[in-house]
Amino acid sequence: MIDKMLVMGILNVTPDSFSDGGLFDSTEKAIARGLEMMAEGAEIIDIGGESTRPGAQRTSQDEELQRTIPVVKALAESGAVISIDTMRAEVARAAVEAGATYINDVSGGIADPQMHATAAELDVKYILMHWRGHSVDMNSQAIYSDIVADVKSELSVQIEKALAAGISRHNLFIDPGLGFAKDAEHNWELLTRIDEIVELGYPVLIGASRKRFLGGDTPLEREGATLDVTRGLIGKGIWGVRVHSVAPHRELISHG
Ligand code: PMM
Repeated sequence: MIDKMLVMGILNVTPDSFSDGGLFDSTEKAIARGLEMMAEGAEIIDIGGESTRPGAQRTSQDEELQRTIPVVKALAESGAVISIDTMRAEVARAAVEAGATYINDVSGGIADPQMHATAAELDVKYILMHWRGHSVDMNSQAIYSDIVADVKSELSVQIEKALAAGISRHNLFIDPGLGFAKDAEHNWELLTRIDEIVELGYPVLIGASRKRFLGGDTPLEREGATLDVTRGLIGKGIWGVRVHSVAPHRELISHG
């Protein structure tokens, strides 16, 4: 049983990110924010260059590389543990060459057929999230007979593919993908029955931070609800939480 969740700090290097409003869209600002999150106690910094908010259009691979790689390199050189939030095998490869040690693939290997083989070859940690389709139309795919059972079985299919491609069991992490092709009720049900996802036997990451299902009109208004979700996950065997506000989460997890 994992009783101390780690904190993964979110660093979206996207001008259209719903949660930071493009505040950290320049390389320098992103690096500064990454250093700040390290100082606040984030165990991992998750760097992403493509927005995945519902309805978002895709970012080109070149743009994604330009946004993320300089930030990955600078923060890795500063000693941070870096995760690259990408669905593209070539971006993952470039990020690992620049110092990333985790690949956070929100598509779980579905978006890029080369991803599992690339992660296996690079021999880095691979976070496999539940996903049904790209952001532009994912809301129409939020149809389940039993959300938890369905997510579990779809995750299992991707886990088997990842293992078959050569990803080591000890490098595999899973995530139910809150907000991805799921409505509010689905997300809450997943959180309530999270033990069933933990039962799959892989470390579980949860990304609820400031998502719409938490209510409130603006991302900042969802901060209190984000902390409530994290509080509710303590003691449930969760490996980590992916959050925007590192310091309050670090404090909550360490001292309650
Ligand atoms: N959510 C977002 C992006 N990447 N990665 C993982 N593993 N889990 C998530 O829930 C997740 C993710 C979208 O949220 P953001 O725009 O706030 O980064």
